[in-house]
Amino acid sequence: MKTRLITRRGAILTGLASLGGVALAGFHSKDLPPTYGHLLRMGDTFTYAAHRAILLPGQHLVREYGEKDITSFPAIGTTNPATKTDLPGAAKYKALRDGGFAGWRVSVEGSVATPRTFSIAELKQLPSRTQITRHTCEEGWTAIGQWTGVPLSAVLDAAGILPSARFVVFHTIDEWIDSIDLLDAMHPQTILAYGMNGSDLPVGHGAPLRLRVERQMGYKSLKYVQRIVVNDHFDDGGKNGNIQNGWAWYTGI
Ligand SMILES: Nc1nc2c(c(=O)[nH]1)N[C@H]1C(S)=C(S)[C@@H](COP(=O)(O)O)O[C@H]1N2
Ligand SMILES: [Mo]
Repeated sequence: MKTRLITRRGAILTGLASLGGVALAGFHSKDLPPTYGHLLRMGDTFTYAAHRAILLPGQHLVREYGEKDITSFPAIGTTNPATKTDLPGAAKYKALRDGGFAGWRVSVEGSVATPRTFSIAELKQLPSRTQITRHTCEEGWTAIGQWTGVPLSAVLDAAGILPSARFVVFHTIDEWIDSIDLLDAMHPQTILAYGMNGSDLPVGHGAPLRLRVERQMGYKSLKYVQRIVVNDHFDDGGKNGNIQNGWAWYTGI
């Protein structure tokens, strides 16, 4: 039994490695997310490389739906940072929420010409995009919602993103950290949403600002975005980062 398992695993690995070899031609290892020695994460690398090398020239948009397709939408994970007493930012979040988020700011830092902050009012002065998309959670449910916000590309442009930039890292009020590459960051459907289904973004869904990364699984769409750090190099966010907490970095759909 043991031998068979090893043999099968060996076969799978050989298969992955050779598939990977095809897709990875032309990629440098520094362009790829780390596998952290996880055998299963070789799959991430393959999916990532395949999407980027083979599918990207199309830069496809995900399907957008009509208003009649909007479904009920569960709130998952953190649904109110104000009541998470273990959170250092809980009291501050509550005060900002009680003030209608007028005093709230998101920062844009790192490889930008002008590091700066934006209020929701300032974000609303930038171009806006509204999209009705399907959210896919790793727990096995999907939901369709309408999101209104500013394309992340417009925010990065407003701060003057530098040519050396390659990744964008997001830090949230509930202390999640995750990143996306520039292709997803500049994608037209990647937005910082301040509205949902025609109203202000509710607290349960990430108020006042959440990310929508429509071409990846739902957990990449971070809620309660607080800091946006543009990086020249991959940064896993350390112990608070999603990768070290067991989430795959790239989950294209
Ligand atoms: N900051 C933060 N972002 C988050 C989460 C979270 O708990 N905290 N949960 C993730 C997961 S697993 C999913 S499916 C979606 C859920 O978004 P929703 O609550 O609007 O349905 O947010 C993602 N982003
Ligand atoms: Mo999720």
